[in-house]
Amino acid sequence: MSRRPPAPAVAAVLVDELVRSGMTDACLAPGSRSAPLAMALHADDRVRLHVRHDERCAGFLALGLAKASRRPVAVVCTSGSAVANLHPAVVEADTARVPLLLLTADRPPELRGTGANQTIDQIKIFGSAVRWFCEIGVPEVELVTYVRSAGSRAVGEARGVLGGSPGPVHVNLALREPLVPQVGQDLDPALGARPDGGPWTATGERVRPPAPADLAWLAERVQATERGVLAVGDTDVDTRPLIGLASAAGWPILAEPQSGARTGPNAVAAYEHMLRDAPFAAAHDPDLVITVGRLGVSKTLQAWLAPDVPQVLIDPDGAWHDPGRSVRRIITADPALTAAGIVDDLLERPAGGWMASWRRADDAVAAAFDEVLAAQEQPSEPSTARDLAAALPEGAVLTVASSMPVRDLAMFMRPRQALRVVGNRGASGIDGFVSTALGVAEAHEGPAFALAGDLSVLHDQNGFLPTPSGRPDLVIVVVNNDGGGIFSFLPQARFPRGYETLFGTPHGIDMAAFANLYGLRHRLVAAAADLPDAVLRASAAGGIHLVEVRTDRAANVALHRRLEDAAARALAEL
Ligand SMILES: Cc1ncc(C[n+]2csc(CCOP(=O)(O)OP(=O)(O)O)c2C)c(N)n1
Ligand SMILES: [Mg+2]
Repeated sequence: MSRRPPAPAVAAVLVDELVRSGMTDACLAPGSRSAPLAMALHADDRVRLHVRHDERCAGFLALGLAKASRRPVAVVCTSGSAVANLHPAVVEADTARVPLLLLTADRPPELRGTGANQTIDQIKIFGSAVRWFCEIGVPEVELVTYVRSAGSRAVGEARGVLGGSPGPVHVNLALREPLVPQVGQDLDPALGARPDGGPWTATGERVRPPAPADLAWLAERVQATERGVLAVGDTDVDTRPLIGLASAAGWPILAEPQSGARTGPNAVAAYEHMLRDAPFAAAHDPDLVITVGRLGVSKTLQAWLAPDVPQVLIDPDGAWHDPGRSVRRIITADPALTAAGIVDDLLERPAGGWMASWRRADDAVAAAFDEVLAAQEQPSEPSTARDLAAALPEGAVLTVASSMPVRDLAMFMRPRQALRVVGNRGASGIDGFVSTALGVAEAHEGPAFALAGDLSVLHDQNGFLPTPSGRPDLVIVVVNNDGGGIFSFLPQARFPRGYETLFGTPHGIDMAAFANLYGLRHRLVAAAADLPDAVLRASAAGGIHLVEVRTDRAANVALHRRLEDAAARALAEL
């Protein structure tokens, strides 16, 4: 009997099952052991395949795709250290609850622990960061039902519809040679599949309605609380009902830029500076704070939410996001359904002074910022964040990097409509940024932009490497302060000895030459007023653009201090 290699046949079945279960995109880094998966993905017209040279980039590309599309995305790599290179993206996907399907090729059991080439221990290599680990074993065609069941389960576990939260799932495949089909062998991806075209096991939708008792309790508290606040951090929930609730209750919304809640008249943008101002903070002591999503960008906000401030956290998975140990009640439910469930019964509150006082202060601080920033012709880090967020067209997406870009956006982005802001705030790494932004750009329907520091861009420069599977259009605004600007705000900045070597870490890279190397278009913006036009023109032209803004780290600290002083003066004059 001529032996038909089972690895290619089973790989085709697994890919078919993942597609039936809702996977549309897969990212791949080349390798030999993973050849059955690579060839199966490539042969399947229903899969959009994105190939990257570097596994770390492939992982973050998948992360960006999954974030923007809200669908599980597969990542495929070969055995050995290739697998370990997925770990940074897995960590982010875990902490930010992003569905990733990690399909790692491995050596079969007889080659493990023998010194066989490119063989490491891949069993549970991602530890507690994955929602589910499956050692699928050596493929056998007779086991297609098992493979289909595991495939549909992997998608269900990654989507968080089986009782857990969304996140990464690891399926390790022990692939035994031969890894490619016999010449002329027909693979049947539909082998053993459900005849209706559906998945082996359908896993339903992720609906987490609030318990009636929680709803009644919250409705009563919100109704009774004039001095309430809605704080929204990193989350992917539908924030419209939350905004509706804040509006009906007459509460300010303190929303991180990527929360989806920095919109409408109740959104307060300058809360960082308002809460840093001791008289303002003391006068605006809240009686109740509802928190949704993880708050991580503003230390000031976190410090303000002390244990003596009554706080309720609403989270679909009951995640214990409470670093300050201050939350008094966790409501495990979809925040959108919870808000929608109480808003209709809320009796309109007569317009009091609470919301008006926050609004007045926010407007005054914004005007003070504008005045300070208008005095400087060159672009600064604050003006770049403010102006970029304001200039982007409706329907655009903005991927923002950690470090100062997300903080400047948090401090200076005015509330606005129809801009989706995305950032890797799960683990707040500066790694994988280019790939994440490209993944977001690929999946987002609408123009794509990014805002990043120079080190975030350089850290993931392999993300720019062209491959035959192509690159999406993206305009990246790079704030180039020649190193890590955030450290200038931290206590180590008071120790000049070794500071540049240890923290500032200047590199002197010429961004135009860098762009040229990777086939990107480059433009240096020398006047703040030119930024909106430069960015919109670049977007209209298509391709990948680096729009560079050069700043100076020391001058940036001084400017931030002037802005803080201006905010304090504006608040004192109210
Ligand atoms: C993977 C990873 N390594 C290191 C850090 C620590 N870190 C935080 S900010 C930063 C510097 C970032 O520099 P850049 O992207 O240029 O932004 P800037 O601080 O200049 O605004 C570093 C190294 C991190 N967050 N993630
Ligand atoms: Mg920098």
